[in-house]
Amino acid sequence: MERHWEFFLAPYKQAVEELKVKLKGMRTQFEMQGIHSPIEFVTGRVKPIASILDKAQKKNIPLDQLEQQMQDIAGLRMMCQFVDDIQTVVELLRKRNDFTIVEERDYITQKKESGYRSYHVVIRYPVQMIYGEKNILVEIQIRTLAMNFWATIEHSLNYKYSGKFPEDIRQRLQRAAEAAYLLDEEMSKIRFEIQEAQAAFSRKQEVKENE
Ligand code: 0O2
Repeated sequence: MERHWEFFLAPYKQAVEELKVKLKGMRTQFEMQGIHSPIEFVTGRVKPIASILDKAQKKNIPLDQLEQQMQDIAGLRMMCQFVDDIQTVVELLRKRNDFTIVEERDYITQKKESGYRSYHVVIRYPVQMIYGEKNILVEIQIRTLAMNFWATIEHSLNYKYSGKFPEDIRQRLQRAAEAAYLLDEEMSKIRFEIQEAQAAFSRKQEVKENE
């Protein structure tokens, strides 16, 4: 990797690693108390250089403005079991004092034309570098497992077709997005039963481990 990119991306890498630990820590705290965690799992990545250059070109972002204008060079994803968990997670993020929220985008009540659903929170995160503090933008995407399944599949197809889907595939993806939405709705309706079963299962595991 070119030295210039290595230096530019260093605080982003640092931020992703730190935030993965912090956000996963939230899940651990729920587990410790034996209550349903609104967070199922957390992933994070730094955008590959080729994707940064691609997006900069598409959105007309000058390369010396990346820091200010590209919000998802550092990206975290928080997956939830239920749609209602998403708001719980957003509220937990709003209460934190290790970063500030600069923007929220609700693609759940207002899904994208593609069928994409997720809740995006953009934060300003201070990274401690050896030459001082650096504030960078980080995008946190919060979504259900069903929303994540759809987005992952659509993203790989998008790559294959460079965003220009044949009509039948576009329609199928729209239908799949609706099916994912229905799945979330159905799961929400039996949420209580699911959680009871999960709690009983983890109690059983605990007993086994202590035997
Ligand atoms: P990658 O590979 O995930 O990093 P824009 O690019 O204009 O749509 P903007 O203003 O940068 O969006 O921010 P926005 O809308 O919050 O979304 C950016 C990211 O959200 C995308 O990053 C995706 O991760 C995700 N996303 C948004 N729309 C879609 C969609 O229709 N399908 C899927 N699968 N993901 C979506 P990148 O840079 O596109 O890609």
